[in-house]
Amino acid sequence: MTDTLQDIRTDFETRLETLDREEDLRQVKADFIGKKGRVTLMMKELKSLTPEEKRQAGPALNQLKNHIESALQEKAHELKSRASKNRAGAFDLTLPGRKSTTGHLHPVTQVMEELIGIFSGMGFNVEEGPQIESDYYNFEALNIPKDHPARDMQDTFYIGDKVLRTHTSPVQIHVMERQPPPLRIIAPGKVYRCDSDVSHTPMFHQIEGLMVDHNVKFSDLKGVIETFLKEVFGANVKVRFRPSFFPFTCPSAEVDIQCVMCTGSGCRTCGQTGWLEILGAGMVDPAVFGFVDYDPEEWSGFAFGLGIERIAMLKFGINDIRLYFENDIRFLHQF
Ligand code: FA5
Repeated sequence: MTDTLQDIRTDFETRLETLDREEDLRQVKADFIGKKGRVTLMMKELKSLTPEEKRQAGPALNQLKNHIESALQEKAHELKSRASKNRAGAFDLTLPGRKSTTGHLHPVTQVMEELIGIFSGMGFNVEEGPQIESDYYNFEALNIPKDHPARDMQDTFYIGDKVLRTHTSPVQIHVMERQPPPLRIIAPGKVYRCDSDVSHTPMFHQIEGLMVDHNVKFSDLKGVIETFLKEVFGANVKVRFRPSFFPFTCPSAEVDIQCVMCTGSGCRTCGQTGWLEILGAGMVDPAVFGFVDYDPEEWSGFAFGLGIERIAMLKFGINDIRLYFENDIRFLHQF
C-alpha cells in the first residue's frame, strides 16, 4: 500500500505542476479526491483491511488527502490571481472607442472676445481693473458723492469701504491716474448689482471705453459706437441715441438697438418698448478730469459702458438673460 500511495502522490504532483487552467484543476481534483477519485477509492478499501493494516495505512492516506486538498487550494489561488493580472493588462481591440468631448467657450466669452477684437481694430488698448473696488473709485471719483441719488440705481454689496464694482467705469480713473493723455482704452470685466429679471442678472459683464485727446467731440463718440454696432449686427442695424444722465459724463446718452425678438413691435424681453438698451455713454465730465489732474481746457474725451450679455442676447436671439448663468448644458451646447 505504501508504494501505491507514493505513486499517487507522484502522479498528483506531476499533473498539478503542468496545469494552468481552472477546468484542468477541477479535473485533477475529481481524479484524486472526487467521489471516484483514487484517494477516495483507497479510503473505501481500508474497510477490507485487517486492524493492523488499517493502523498503518489510515494515517498515511489521511495525510495524502490533506496534502492534495491544500495543494489544490494553493493552485486555485495562484490561477485566480494570474487571471486577474492578465485581465488588467488586456487590451481589447474590438471594444468600441471612447469619444472625447471637446468643450467650447461660453457664449458670453465668445461675444466678449469678438467685441474686444472690433475695438482693438479701432486702436483701443485693453486695460483691466479690480472687481473689488473702493467707494472712491466706484463712485466718488466718478462725481457720484455719498448722498447722490444716482447711487440708488447701482445698489451693490458693501464690506466697509469696499464694494463689488457696479460698473467698469472705475477703470477710467485707474488708467487716467497712471497715464497722461492722449489715450484710447477699453476695459472688459465682471460687474455686480442687486438686479434680477429677464434682462438683468446680479453679475454681468461690461466693456468700458474711454478716449481722451485734443478736440474729441460727441460726433466722434457717435461714429465709434455706430461703426462698432454695424460690425456686430450688420449695416442695416437700427440704433437710437436717447438723452440720459450719468454724473461722470455730460452730455450723456443711452444707446438702444431694435429688439430682435419682436423686431420692434414690443415683447417681454424689451419690456414692450421695441428697443433694448445696450450701453450708456457721454462726454467725460470736466469734474472727473479734476479728480485725475487732467486739464479740461486742453483735453476732452468720451466714455461708454456696454452690457455684453445684452449684445449676446440680441446676437443669438436669447429671450431671458438668466439662461446664460444657469449652466444648463443643453443651452450652452447650442453656441
Ligand atoms: C453704466 O453702468 C455706466 N457706467 C455706463 C457709462 C460708462 C456711461 C461711461 C457713460 C460713460 P448703465 O447702468 O446704464 O450704465 O449700464 C450700462 C449697460 O450695462 C446697460 O446699458 C446694460 O446693457 C447693461 N446692464 C445694466 N445692468 C445690467 C444687469 N443687471 N444685467 C445685465 N446687463 C446690465
